[in-house]
Amino acid sequence: MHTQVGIVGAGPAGLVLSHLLSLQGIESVVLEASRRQYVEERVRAGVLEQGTVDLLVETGVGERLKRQGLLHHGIELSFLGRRHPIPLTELTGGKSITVYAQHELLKDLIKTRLEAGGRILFEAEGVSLHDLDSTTPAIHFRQGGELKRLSCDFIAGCDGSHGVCRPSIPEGARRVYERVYPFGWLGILAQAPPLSPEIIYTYHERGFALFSMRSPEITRLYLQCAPDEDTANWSDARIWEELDRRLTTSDGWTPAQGPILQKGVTGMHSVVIEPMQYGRLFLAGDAAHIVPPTGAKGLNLAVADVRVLAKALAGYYVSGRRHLLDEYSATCLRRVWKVQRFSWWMTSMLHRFDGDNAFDQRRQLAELDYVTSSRAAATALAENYVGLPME
Ligand code: RFL
Ligand code: PHB
Repeated sequence: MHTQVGIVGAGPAGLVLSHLLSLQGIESVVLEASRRQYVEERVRAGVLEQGTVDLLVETGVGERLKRQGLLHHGIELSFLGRRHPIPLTELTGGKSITVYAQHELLKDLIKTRLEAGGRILFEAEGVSLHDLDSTTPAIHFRQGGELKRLSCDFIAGCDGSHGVCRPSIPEGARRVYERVYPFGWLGILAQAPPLSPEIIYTYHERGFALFSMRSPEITRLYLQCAPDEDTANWSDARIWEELDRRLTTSDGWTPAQGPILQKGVTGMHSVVIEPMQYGRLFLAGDAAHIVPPTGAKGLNLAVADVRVLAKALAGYYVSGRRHLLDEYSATCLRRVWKVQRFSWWMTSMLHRFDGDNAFDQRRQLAELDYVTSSRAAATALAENYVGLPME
């Protein structure tokens, strides 16, 4: 088997890349370790930047997103029992964000690719990369017990933070920048109407809490917890009690409760791999970097990477120019580090850190007070949250 671009991973990065390449007449094969159903049901991100939505709509995969996505013109920051609006649209000259579940977007992308004759091979096991520094790299894998070889012009490593592509770059040819946070998020989906129209980020002495939503019937909520928290220790009653304590504001607002449909714990860390390319391998999305979810940036950053990569590959195939490919990592990393900074800042401002003293807590509250009372500070948050412009 041969293809122009071999893509490892059918997450947002791999599928958006395959879609963008096909629009340029560039052929790709996507190799995905999991079953299609797993990919289409795994609950993860929810917030799409304006630029992500625009790209999906302009390229013909935004029809359901436009219909079912929830358009938001602001978010709220809550502390000391009061909620404070950050009017995103007003502060950014008209930009907004859309809440639409990542797995719903993946369903749309998979359907679009398959209908266009695209090849996505699910349950591709034992993927390994070969001859990355030659002009004929290859991917070996097993499918249905059979060993297969896909030779490619280029390989896109879109297989997330636990994939095989990142470690395929020889250790001496990559540098890893990392920060681990001493906490995680316990996330739930609840069958309950979201009683606030906006996403609410809450700083509380018992720890951070986040109120979000998926539809007029489904609320998505998160609690700061230990990084290795066992969900078995969290009965539904305990989760609601803790959410109530952290989210209830002095005007009496509290989230509606309902049956909990799903529970999961995510550790929080920041990672960047430099450079994001080696020979004919290009890393994109979580394979190249991880951000803590407090800025709602991971999926959006994955999409930003593959926009750059699709353009660079089109430059190569259409006009035979290599320079955009050569500059891929440097171009992406400028955005990556700004997004890392923003995600770290949101995380540091909103979470309780073990070992923090009363000074640190007063400083966090002063920061929240500043961000919610200074138009300049609120604008800085807003322009990052809706998404920095693409270069
Ligand atoms: P993904 O989504 O992890 O996809 C990688 C795919 O590769 C497959 N794979 C392999 N395939 C073949 N061979 C192998 N050896 C393979 N190893 C792995 C995997 O099965 C998978 O299908 O990476 P990608 O495409 O880079 O996308 C990144 C995003 O998924 C991630 O950054 C976001 O979910 C992060 N995130 C958020 N991002 C946002 O932009 N907005 C948000 O609101 C937001 N909220 C979140 C989040 C992530 C969260 N968790 C659970 C980590 C909220 C949470 C709780
Ligand atoms: C979500 O709705 O899942 C969500 C919202 C905001 C975040 C992270 C996740 O920062």
